[in-house]
Amino acid sequence: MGRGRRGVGVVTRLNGRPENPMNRKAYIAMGSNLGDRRHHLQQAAALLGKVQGVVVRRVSEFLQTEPVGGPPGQEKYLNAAMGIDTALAPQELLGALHRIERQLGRDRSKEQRWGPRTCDLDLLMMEDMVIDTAELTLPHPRMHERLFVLRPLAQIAPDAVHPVLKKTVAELLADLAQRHK
Ligand code: A4P
Ligand code: MG
Repeated sequence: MGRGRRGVGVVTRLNGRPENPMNRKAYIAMGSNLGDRRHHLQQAAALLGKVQGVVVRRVSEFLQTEPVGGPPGQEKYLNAAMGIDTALAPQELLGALHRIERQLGRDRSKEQRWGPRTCDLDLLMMEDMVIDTAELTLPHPRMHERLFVLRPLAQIAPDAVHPVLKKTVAELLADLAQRHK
């Protein structure tokens, strides 16, 4: 073990290995199909970067996509993905994402399922965590079925491994693209 790794800002895992508090990697999907879509995604990334315990490392291109599901006649989406380093627990991060959605004008009480929204922020994966509670499912249960999620995610994290399906993001995208041919 290198010298200095137990210095300030380093906590110790149960197995005794030192852990940098910011060393959890997480991936987030962003989508908007209401109002100024580009501004909503830019703001979402900027606001998340201001959350204590979050560093935004990568943001994909903003890709225009056809709406999947939901009511007919919806506008097209802009979708993107972000890669972050974080010290937050997954539930804390989800809370921060919900706060940002509200700041960007999202009001779930007025929405239909998969209907138009100013900003949807989904937590896709966090390290190799697998969680299934009423508030949070990790990895996101539909991420591997969504081209609008996998295409931008593959730009920033092609080698990230889905901890349940045991495939990389690039492999999931290739499988799904094949099925959509
Ligand atoms: N929740 C549980 N797990 C998670 C997680 N990993 N990340 C809970 C985020 N939220 C999670 O979320 C509903 C509830 O899921 C929350 O209370 C949260 O605690 P929501 O954001 O209100 O609902 P949603 O986004 O409509 O549902 P979901 O499940 O995220 O839907 P999808 O599958 O993401 O579909 N078409 C295009 N082209 N682009 C899109 O971005 N998005 C959807 C939403 C449909 N069609 C789309 C797009
Ligand atoms: Mg969502």
